[in-house]
Amino acid sequence: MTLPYLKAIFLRSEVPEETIKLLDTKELYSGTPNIIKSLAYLDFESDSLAHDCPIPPIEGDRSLCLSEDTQFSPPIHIPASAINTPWIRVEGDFRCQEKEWEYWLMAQLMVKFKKGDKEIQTRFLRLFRLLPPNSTKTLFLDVPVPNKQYDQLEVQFWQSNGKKPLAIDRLKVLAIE
Ligand SMILES: [Ca+2]
Repeated sequence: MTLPYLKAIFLRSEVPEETIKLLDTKELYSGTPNIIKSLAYLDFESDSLAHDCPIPPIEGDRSLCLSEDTQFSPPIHIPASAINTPWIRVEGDFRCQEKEWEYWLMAQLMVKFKKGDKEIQTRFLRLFRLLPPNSTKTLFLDVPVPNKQYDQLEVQFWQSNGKKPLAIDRLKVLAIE
């Protein structure tokens, strides 16, 4: 458990969904964000990894599909020059059938700021923490833009060796303040 999570749940009987994210990440955006611009939008309609997904598509004919056989999604890269806001929001629609209950096997959304191959700042969210079985849900992760020098933002999904399939669609990377 992270220190921000322990501080957030201290003397609370019910833990809000946003607070649950602090089990993985370190910061939460508070308030209603002002969306400055869309940095990326993917509907995965031409995704060749989607053809044998056991989960029906969320939108259109195809969704990105993580499974035991597909552990990593193709990474999305956004150059530092496109980013001029203090926060980034990565949002998508997610669907599972069975829920993965073991946290170390939960598929992750990873958001990395990198300089070359070096990770300057990495935040992640274990998506199954917030995803009920047999349902589709919109989930997002907000990350602060680091003060350190970086040259690109990388967004990628990792199945974390889990076996429960996960469909992903309408993926957005948003610059917010
Ligand atoms: Ca789609």
